[in-house]
This record gives sequence, structure tokens and C-alpha cells, in this order.
Amino acid sequence: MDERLWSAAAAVLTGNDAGGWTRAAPQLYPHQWSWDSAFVAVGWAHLSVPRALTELRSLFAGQWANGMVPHIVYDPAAPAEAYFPDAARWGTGVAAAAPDRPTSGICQPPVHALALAHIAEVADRARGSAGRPGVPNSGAAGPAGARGDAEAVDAALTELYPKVLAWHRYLATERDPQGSGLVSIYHPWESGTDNSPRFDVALARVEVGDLPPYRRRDTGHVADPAQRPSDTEYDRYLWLVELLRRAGYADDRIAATHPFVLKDVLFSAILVAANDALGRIAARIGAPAADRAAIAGWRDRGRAAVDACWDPRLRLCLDQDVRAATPVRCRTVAGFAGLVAGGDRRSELVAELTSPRFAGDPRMRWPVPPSTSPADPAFRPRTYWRGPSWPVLGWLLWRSLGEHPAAAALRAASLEQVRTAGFAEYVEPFTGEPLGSPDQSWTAAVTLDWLA
Ligand code: 2M8
Repeated sequence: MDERLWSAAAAVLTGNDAGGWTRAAPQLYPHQWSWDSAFVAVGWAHLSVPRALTELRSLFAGQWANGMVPHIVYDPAAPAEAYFPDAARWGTGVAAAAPDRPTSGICQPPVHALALAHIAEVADRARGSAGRPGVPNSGAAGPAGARGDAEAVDAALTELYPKVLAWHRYLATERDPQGSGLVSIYHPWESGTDNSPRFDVALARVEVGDLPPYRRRDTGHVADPAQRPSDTEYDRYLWLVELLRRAGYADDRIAATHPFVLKDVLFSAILVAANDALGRIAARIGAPAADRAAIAGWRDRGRAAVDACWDPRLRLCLDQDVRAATPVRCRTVAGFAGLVAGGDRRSELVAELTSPRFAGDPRMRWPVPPSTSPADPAFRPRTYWRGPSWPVLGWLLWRSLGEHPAAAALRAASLEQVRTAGFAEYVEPFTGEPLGSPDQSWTAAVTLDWLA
């Protein structure tokens, strides 16, 4: 156990703790982001199981009546100029389903059931062991602490299960009216991989109309604005927000008229893994058989659909551009969706992941997957989701690899990366330079899980 790294990672989470929820980053992201929150809860589980559960509870307090978990739950106490777009820009009051607290009007990948199942496993392990030296939440709190954690988990599973089920049902129905097994996204922000080249072609088709003026805040929080999306991309991001608001955030209107609709292969794969986790939770709490059958049906349908996105030439899974009715042919980390969803392509996907087109590029400082392949013409090593490596995605792939030997190598390389680059939001893959925000919560959280 690397005690120094453990303490430093724990200090990032406690430093970003806003009391019941965690800022995604201290300056750049002063609100609660949906998928960040799930990864962060995985990290919190190793420090305090009740605190980990509180993270998910506070996020789900912003859930919409239609089941959607918004991508940002805003902190009303943060100054309006702290982050743009602020809650007012989303104007979610036009949506019948919006809650009375300030949120955005779109969603992000559904990592939450994975996090919930993971917290339960951490608590179960602590109950079954006397604790491991140096791992604070591995039973070191003693039998009474472990029993208390187990009770907290049981209560949280019962309380959160129907909310997570409603969230998955929303994705399986409103976001997949075709019943294809693939989730539609309406905005690059929904993917979580905002300016990935995955979206270049679909975004280029979006014609910006009478966009109300705005001022970016993000570029003021990084050393070089080139690390963030461009102004042209931001205009399109804000125009898509404008169109969604004008459509009243109503899924049927959006599906019919919105210019940007993509079947996101990574989002869909995460939903498969999340349904697998939710199925285990449903069995544990004795949920009705009809629920369990629905969850298993979504999982199996999703897994087959992700597999059908396989492109034998690129050896990756590809997104589908609904408006153009074509697959999106580029080499990004989203292509490993088949690993996340599980299925029969594991060997081929691991071979690609470790190939010179990804983690095996000899120029890489550490053999970790870059967000975009250096072999893709759109690769930019310092620009956000267009090339830098993101420890949080390394964790997702690592987790998906299970017992495969490639998992141990990925964990070791990722830990070397955080030891050198710190808890950066993302990292220049060749030089190892930390980029974006320092002290990013999810980077610290996944480090705790790798160490535990
Ligand atoms: C980034 O996205 C936000 C917009 O949601 C931004 O750039 O302002 C992405 O990396 C996203 O995946 C992440 O959830 C968010 C907070 O860390 O930052």
C-alpha cells in the first residue's frame, strides 16, 4: 500500500467535499456532476461507506419526474459566474418533469448502479474481514463499524433501487424509442467525452441560429485555453442547449426535430454494465420478478446491440449517427464499449487496446489508453477528449477487464501515472504533463479504489 498516495487522494476528496456531495473539481467544476458523482462514490466507499451513499442520495435528489438523472445538480450557493452554463441558461422550468431544484436539462452515462453495487461489495468485504492494514474502510472500524455500514447499505439499496430503476427505464424507453438497445444522446456533453472527434461530423452539421450572448468561464481555469474545447464547438454546444430548451426538454419532440441525435456506443455499454449491477441489487433486495425480468431484458438487448456496432476494419465498436444514418468512423476510447458491456469480443478488444494504436504506442509515457488514438487524424495530445489520457476511463476499462492479465498491467501503469502527474483531470499521453483541472475528484476516487 502506498500510504502517501492514499492520503493525498483522500485529501482531494475531503477538500472537494461540499457536505453531502462533492465538487467535480475545486474551481473549474463547482457543482455536482452526475457520472463524476458515481465514480466519486466508489472512492468515498473506501473512506466512509455512509458518505459514499450520501453522495448518490444527494445526486438522486435532483432526479427528474420522468426518471432522468440530470448531468449537473447545481449548488445554489455557488456564485452564478463560477461556471457556465449556469442553471438559468438551462431554463428547465419549461419542462414538466424538472424538479424544483436547479439542474441542467440533459444527462450523462449511468454509472450509478455500478457505484451502488461497488459500495455494497466494499461494505460486505469489510464485514467479512478483520480489515487490511492501511486500508481505512476494510474493517478497521471494527465489527460494530462494519455492521453499521452493512445496515446503511441495506437501507440505501432499498431507498435508491426504485430511483435507479426509473433512471434505467427512462434510458431504455425515452432514449431508445426504437427498442434498439442503444441509447440516443442529444448533446456531446451527454457522452461525457465532450469534444471527442466522435462528434465532429454531427456537430459540423449543426447550424447555429440566433444564439443569446454568453461568456465562457472554463478557459479561465486552465493554464492554456487550447486544453479546452474551441469557441466554435462552444457555440454549437450552447445552440443545442437553446434548441433543447425550446423543445421543452420533451423527449418525443427532441427525437423528432433535434439536429444532433447519436446512438452513443459507450453510454449504451455503460448501461449494460449498470443493468447487470442493478440486476444483482434487485436479487439482493428481493425486488419483484417483473422488475428483474425487465432489467435482464435491457441488459441482454443492450449487449447484443453494442456487439453489433463492431467494425471489423477499425476493430472497435462505433457510434451510430441517427440523422445521417451512418456509423461514426473514428478511433477513440469509446470503441472499447464491447469490453464495458461484456461479451465475446474481449480478446480482440484487448489486442486493440494494447496495440500501437492505443496504449501500446511506443511514444506513450505510460501504457494507458489515450482518449483518442494517436493513429486518428483528429488526435491532439493536449486537447481534452481529443488525445489526453483520462485516469477515470482507465479505471472503467480496468474494471471491465476483470481477471484478464491486461487488468493488472493497466492498474500498475495508471498508478504510476497518478504518482507522477497527480490527480489531474487528464494527462498529455507522451510527456505525462498534467492538464485541465488539478485535484479532480474522480481521479482521486479511482486512485483510492486501485490502491484498496
Ligand atoms: C467535462 O464536461 C463539462 C460539461 O459537462 C465541461 O467541460 O464543462 C467532461 O469531462 C465531463 O465528462 C465531466 O463530467 C465534467 C465534470 O468533470 O467535465
